[in-house]
Amino acid sequence: MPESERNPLIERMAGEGISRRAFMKYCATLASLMALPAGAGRAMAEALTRAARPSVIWLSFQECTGCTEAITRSHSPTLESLILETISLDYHHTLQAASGEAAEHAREEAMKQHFGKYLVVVDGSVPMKDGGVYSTIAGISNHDMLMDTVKGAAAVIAVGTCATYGGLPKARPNPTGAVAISDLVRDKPIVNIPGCPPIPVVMTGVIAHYLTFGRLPELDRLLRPRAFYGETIHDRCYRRPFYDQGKFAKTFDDAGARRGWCLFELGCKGPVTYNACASVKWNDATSWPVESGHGCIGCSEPDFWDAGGFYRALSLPADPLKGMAAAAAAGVVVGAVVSVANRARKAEVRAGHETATLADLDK
Ligand code: FSX
Repeated sequence: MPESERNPLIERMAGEGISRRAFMKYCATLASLMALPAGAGRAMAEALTRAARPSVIWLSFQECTGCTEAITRSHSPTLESLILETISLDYHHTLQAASGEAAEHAREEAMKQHFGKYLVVVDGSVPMKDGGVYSTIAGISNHDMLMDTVKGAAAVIAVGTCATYGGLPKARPNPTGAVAISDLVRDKPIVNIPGCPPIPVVMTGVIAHYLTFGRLPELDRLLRPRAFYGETIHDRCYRRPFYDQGKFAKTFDDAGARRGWCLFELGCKGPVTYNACASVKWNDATSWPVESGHGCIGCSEPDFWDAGGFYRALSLPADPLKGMAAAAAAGVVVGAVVSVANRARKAEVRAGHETATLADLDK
């Protein structure tokens, strides 16, 4: 078959024993998760199996490689990891075979050949202190490589909490002066996909949306795709009925915990964390942290390392509800107050005034 007609995705699917039916189902699920109109799943399937493969340059700065691990899940290739087959991944530190000058040459060539059309995916934060000496690649500071690479980009996808908000490298005392990608890139369409790491299907969903429609999905004020970050973990949590009944586990191994009671008092940040873990889950929808018995740590919220206090129960917002909070010793009254507070915050978000964050509410 001529090279121009080869489709790596179809070939890889055949090699992995993934049927066309399973692929179509995956695309339909993806479209439905993103609240796209009927027919979008088929359009996605057609776009992903097209011969043309858009160029993607993936830059990794101050991070732990968890984001790439999450999307590839190399021990068990999945349809999500196969989305990487639909793009021409011309530069990716962890996945590319080339190294040294050849790797940098590949990045420069991709930029030259696809100027104005390529996507830039970035994970990791950018150190700004002391001239950016704390992280360099091929002798180039992260800042200079980012700004040089995004010049010809059609859009930028920041994946992981490090790239979207600064993440762990930015945690106090932020020794490298770490900043987020959106602090530096101001003149390109940019989408934030926070999470430490982000949910794989959210990353691939955004890429698939771009490949299908030629644009980024609808975003909120923090530049997150609304479809995946429109609701809190708490909104969709299967333990929510216990929260509403005021049934809270007091320790991780007490009788309540064993019955699946709410983990709010053990520090769960679900009520102030916007992400899709509760509905999408992890590892092929096997489970997710709260289902495994651990509260949400709010890893997709700005400044969660500093603001969260992983095992400290959320306090209530400083507003008229505060008085009620003081009076509410525990149980259903606390639950009701937080619910009301969150509804008020959500109303503000809907009105376009503000997006609630962990830092906002955990005061
Ligand atoms: Fe950060 Fe990602 Fe957490 Fe790690 O690339 S969001 S530390 S999972 O790896 O950037």
